[in-house]
Amino acid sequence: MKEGFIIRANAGLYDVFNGNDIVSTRARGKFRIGKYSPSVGDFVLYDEKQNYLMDIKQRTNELMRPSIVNVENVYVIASLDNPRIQLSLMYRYILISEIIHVKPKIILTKYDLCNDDYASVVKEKLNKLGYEVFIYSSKTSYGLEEIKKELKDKKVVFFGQSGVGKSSLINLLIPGSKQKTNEISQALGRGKHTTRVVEYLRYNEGWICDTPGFSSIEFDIDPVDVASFYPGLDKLYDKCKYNDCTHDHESKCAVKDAVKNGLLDKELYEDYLLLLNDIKLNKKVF
Ligand SMILES: Nc1nc2c(ncn2[C@@H]2O[C@H](COP(=O)(O)OP(=O)(O)O)[C@@H](O)[C@H]2O)c(=O)[nH]1
Ligand SMILES: [Mg+2]
Ligand SMILES: [Zn+2]
Repeated sequence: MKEGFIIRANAGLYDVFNGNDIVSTRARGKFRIGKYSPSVGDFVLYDEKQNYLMDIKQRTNELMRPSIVNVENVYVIASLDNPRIQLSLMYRYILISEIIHVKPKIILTKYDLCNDDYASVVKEKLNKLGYEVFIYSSKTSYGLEEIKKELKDKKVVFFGQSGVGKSSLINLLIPGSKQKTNEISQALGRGKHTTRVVEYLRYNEGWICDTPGFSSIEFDIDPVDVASFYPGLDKLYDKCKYNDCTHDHESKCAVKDAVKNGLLDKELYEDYLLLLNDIKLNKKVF
């Protein structure tokens, strides 16, 4: 038996990287191990003669749609302009990452389209919440070297709205990969989703997995998870009187106190309440 992880899943075939080669494996019938059916990111055992999947190892985390498991590093990508970063959306992507217990890092693209002051205001805001921020432009290559160094030996997943430059970045990092990029519809200020296949691509000693953006996806998130993992609120959560506090109607709430005392960004809190409300009403949140 050989071991590896699934880098791509397509029509019942699973490409497994075993440390040296990529092997196309198959699942026999409706292959399942307990509740798992094979997914990108799974660590698996396969038999070397027929390349059948034999076992799936315990997962550390799972994203459902798109389906990726054992996520190790998340980079949330947003553009400084065209489309201009929406912090409320950024917080939602950070939240999804925190819920699966991965502290994300942030890449701000299209630096060539914005002024320095704006870029540093956004960076400061996100740094203050505890997230590392990289600023870059695919047009001028500003910041590219730093990103190359950062990503060269990790297994990473990109999150982010379409049109922010994820595919363009992958094309710069992996010249042969020929990811489709899309022109942004100026009228709508947002791009179409062109990324369809979820797969890990080789980059140096590491791997990069693009995701198609979550914009049409309904998320099954528990309001208490939002209350405890939302960026900026996570550190205050323990200090609320009630251990299932949603920082909304409850009394003796550390989050509401922090907003009142100017220690927590009011806009962030308002974005949080909007999300919480959407989730309680079970609405689409991306
Ligand atoms: N000005 C500028 N445009 C960029 C930059 N990065 C990507 N773009 C453009 O943004 C559009 C969307 O890029 P794409 O890589 O397809 O975004 P994705 O949907 O996130 O994969 C394309 O027209 C790119 O040429 C950048 O750093 N600066
Ligand atoms: Mg793309
Ligand atoms: Zn609270």
